[in-house]
Amino acid sequence: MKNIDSHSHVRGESVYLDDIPHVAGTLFACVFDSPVANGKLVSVATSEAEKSEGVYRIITAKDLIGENQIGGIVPDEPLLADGEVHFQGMPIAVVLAETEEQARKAAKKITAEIDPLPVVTDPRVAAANGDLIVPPKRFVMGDAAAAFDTCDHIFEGRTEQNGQEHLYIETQGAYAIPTENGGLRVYSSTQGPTAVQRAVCRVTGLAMHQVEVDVQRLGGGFGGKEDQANAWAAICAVGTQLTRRPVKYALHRMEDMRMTGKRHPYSSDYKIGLDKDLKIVAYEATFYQNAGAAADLSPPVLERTLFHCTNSYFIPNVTATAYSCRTNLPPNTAFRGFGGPQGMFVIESAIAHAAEKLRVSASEIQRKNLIDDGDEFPYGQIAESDAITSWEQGDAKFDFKALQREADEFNASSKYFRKGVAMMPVCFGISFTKTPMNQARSLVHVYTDGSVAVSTGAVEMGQGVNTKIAQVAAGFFGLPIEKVRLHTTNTLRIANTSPTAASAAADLNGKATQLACEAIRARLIDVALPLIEAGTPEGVTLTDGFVYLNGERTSLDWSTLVMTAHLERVNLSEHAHYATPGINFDWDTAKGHPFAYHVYGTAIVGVTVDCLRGRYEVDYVKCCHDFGTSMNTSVDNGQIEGGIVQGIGWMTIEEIVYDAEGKLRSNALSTYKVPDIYSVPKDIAIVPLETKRENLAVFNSKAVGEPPLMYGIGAYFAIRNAIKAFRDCAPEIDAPFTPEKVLMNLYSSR
Ligand code: MTE
Ligand code: LUZ
Ligand code: MOS
Repeated sequence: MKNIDSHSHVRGESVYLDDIPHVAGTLFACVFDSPVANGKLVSVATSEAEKSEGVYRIITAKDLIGENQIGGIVPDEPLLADGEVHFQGMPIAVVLAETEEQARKAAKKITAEIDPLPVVTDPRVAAANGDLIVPPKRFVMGDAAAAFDTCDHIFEGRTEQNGQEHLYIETQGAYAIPTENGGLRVYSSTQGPTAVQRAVCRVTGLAMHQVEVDVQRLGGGFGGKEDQANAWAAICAVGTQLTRRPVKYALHRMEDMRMTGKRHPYSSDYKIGLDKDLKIVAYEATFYQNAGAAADLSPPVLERTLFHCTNSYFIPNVTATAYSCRTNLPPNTAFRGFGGPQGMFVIESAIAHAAEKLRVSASEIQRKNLIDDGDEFPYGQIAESDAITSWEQGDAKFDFKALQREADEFNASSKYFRKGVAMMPVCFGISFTKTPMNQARSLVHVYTDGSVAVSTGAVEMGQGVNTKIAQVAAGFFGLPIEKVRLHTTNTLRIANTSPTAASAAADLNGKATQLACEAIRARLIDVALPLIEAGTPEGVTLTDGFVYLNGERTSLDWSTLVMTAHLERVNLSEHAHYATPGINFDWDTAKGHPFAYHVYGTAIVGVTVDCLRGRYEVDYVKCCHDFGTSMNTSVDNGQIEGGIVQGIGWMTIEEIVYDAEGKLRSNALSTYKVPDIYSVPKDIAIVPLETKRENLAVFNSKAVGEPPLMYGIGAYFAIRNAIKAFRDCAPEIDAPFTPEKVLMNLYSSR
């Protein structure tokens, strides 16, 4: 079963925001953004720009009819700067012109008088100044302070992790069109149509029923459009409200890189205590999250760092504290893993540190401490764990010791190349950690010709969620997939949606679709009973376009059944609602059962470092991954491959550089390197974990979007091991491991 979009993708026929035909009279927007990272905004000079060719109007904060505010969790983010600027790239004014080029040309003619203030880019400095987005968050299990007294070995250290540019192929953008009676239709490249609707309503003062948001698909989101699509939609909506003309803004790549937030960089302290058998007895971690200039999604990202601070390990005594620190960078945001990878990197660093000092393999410590059934996570949920089985099944398939031996033998005979190997177990919780967000709806129509249309709250962004939902509907009705069509994600058809995020879109929207299809199917089978001379629905199924009775095909086909039902005035549509059962979390106690289930997996990562040049290649990533029962192995394997490559990129070559003035120096594809076809692992081998457990996933097909990214963390420690095989040293743990850093570690004195 191929992705239903593959045909139109390869032909270039799939529709993205920039493919929507322009309505006559469309104006094009371009933002003038702050050239200063912190300061008092004294004045904005727009008169030169106003005289520029094609300019229709220029908008600043004072023009807004609604509230100048787009902060979803904390109201700390004006749409347009008013009196102050807090990061380079902060929108100050919007030019509306007859063409895109005219808008961009005019925006360059705007100037602003700004009295600069000191710029903070370091989260620890912000924390020392008391500049936090929200009060610190803490998880406590057992008594770490007391437990350290009983430990045979204690190690303390510090790690640095950089951010990551989302680099979705399609940049951010929106297109607003006036509808009658002052309403708006907004096309947006967003993961969260409802979030866009709320932001648009806030800045325009319109009610939600006056604003329709429509999304066909995204050319990638990766978390970057969970919240940060809002600003561009709000800008277009304000433009349309003030001019009653359609307004479009599709950002250029450099505008997008400069003005939008990224994965959060973290600076962290850890303290790990082990007994003489290498059991981890106590763990303390303190996380300093670089939130940027506004809250955006930083608080829940920070929380997920805590949720994943012990990764796949059971540690009886844990104290983990996290600070969300306000700095003068663009507000950082969701990115595949949502803070989880940052938490996992720190525990993996602590284990690597302990292994180095104890002269054992990190894998020995990892293996001994994997969480087991019945063990408790620091947030109170009891594990149904496949950490050990995924390790064992991976080992049975790939033979971890043999791969290590192969590297050791290579290293013994090579002069300037070294191989390194690292294990990377992953345990990722599935559900939004904010329990109320775990709900979804689906609208299913069966038309009288037998074709089926499905709308849900899920946004297709390349991850194949529409394919999975089509499979659900086709499966329930016993139809070929061509009979089912997924329609745009639209706030008129599906209201109050959660964003497509947390890897939960297929589960939540798939389950809602399942409920809708079940209801229609039950009604259709009732219509079928007299026609096939059956007394009860027992033994009646819909298969291959026909009604079957006790496994035998009857003469009643799908189209006839549907038409008959319609003539009998039976409802052929259903709008269904699904809410994940059994989940909760209470921040007063910091305990609960936040996740429907966890996804487990174990990867082994092998690299080769060129010790003359500092360059490296990833030879392989071999993993045993917990799919549950995959609904679509080609989609799911694609998610794993993409996740792994994105994770490796974050850990190795992708380097975001802001200078001391808060200016983004890595602001284009020429200065920000991402993995290309030559730098992906030469071998990615995936074996499915064989489990028979029941879970809350749709058809037991577990969420797959985010967890594989964290296998990429193994590449960092594999490179570190290769360096240590060249030279006895203890490289600082400071990601990403760019070739420059590798070279420094190969030859510097430390
Ligand atoms: N895959 C593609 N091709 N493009 C994307 O933007 N986003 C990832 C992941 N895989 C993404 C992707 C992220 S951050 C999430 S949360 C999930 O897909 C969301 O989709 P799902 O809930 O359907 O898994
Ligand atoms: N988004 C969110 C997420 O709002 N809450 C979450 O828990 C989450 N987790 C992963 C990715 N996005
Ligand atoms: Mo993904 S970070 O939940 O959009």
